[in-house]
Amino acid sequence: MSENNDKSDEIDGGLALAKRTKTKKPALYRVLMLNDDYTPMEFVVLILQRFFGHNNQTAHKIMLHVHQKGVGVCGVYTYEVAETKINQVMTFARQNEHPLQLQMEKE
Ligand code: TYC
Repeated sequence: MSENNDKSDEIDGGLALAKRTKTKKPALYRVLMLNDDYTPMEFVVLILQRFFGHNNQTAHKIMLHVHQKGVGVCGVYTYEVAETKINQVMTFARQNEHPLQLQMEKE
């Protein structure tokens, strides 16, 4: 299944041009949260609710997953949205003197 509308058969001014409408889906990136020994659990839950839109129950589940496994997914976004969220969360964590670390990886 093509994600583009291929119009390569169209003739434009006598030249056959491989035209494609601009419908390519953007690349997506996972925002990952890393465990550490110092950031309070309730602060992590607050981050997951405030910056990633999770409800309290889901935020608790993700926080416990990260606490136990070492890493977990906060959400999946385009590059710029992922980068902005990481910067906002890291700034907020540092303001509160917590060493919380986030990373992004391509899906
Ligand atoms: N391990 C931390 C603690 O025991 C809690 C924690 C969870 C920290 C997830 C960071 O991404 C994290 N207080």
